[in-house]
Amino acid sequence: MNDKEKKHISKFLSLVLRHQPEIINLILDENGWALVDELIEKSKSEKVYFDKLQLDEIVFTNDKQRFAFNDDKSKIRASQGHSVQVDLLYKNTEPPSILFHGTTHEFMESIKQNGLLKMARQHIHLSVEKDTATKVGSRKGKPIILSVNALEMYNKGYEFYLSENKVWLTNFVPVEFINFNNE
Ligand code: HQG
Repeated sequence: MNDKEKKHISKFLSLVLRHQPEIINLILDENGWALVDELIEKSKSEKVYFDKLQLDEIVFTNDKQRFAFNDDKSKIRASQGHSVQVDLLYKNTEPPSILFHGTTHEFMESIKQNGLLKMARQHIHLSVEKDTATKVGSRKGKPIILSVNALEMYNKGYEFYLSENKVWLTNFVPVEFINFNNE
């Protein structure tokens, strides 16, 4: 597989493991796991072909470590980013004092009014590194980086989770915890 093929399959895996398993009739269990054999077999219906060895390579070389296997590698899931209702059993975890969120101008008026909302996904995505937030924001236009007083929120009872691939997640960020100075 060359990089282009790997990226194509990785995007397809994000689609079926996070958002639309039904397009290949894939079953995700309540914790987001799909059976590897079933995934390989059912992906063929969308003309996406890979075997176990290739899946291994895609998972382990993925730039953001988006996917993870269970212990015996019979199951696979996305480590975060879902819009389908699954419970990855994240634990409430104390975050660093500041976390960043990358967004774009288009959303600013609404964010200033309503805070950060999870929109179509199950969580809001935050990062320790400003650079990561810049990349996330750039996907949608000229990036705007917001900083969030995460530890203060946590100390006031808001929950934070750290995904296996080190993305910080939360459910809602009220306006009072967002620093708009970076705008
Ligand atoms: C915005 C990628 C209006 C929010 C990335 C964001 C990330 C609001 C968009 C991951 C809002 C949702 C997630 C409000 C938030 N009004 N817009 N009140 N509150 N928004 O794609 O964070 O490569 O669901 O700012 O790297 O952009 O796929 O979230 O712009 O980690 O692995 O609503 O997706 O990871 O967009 O990206 P998204 P995101 P992968």
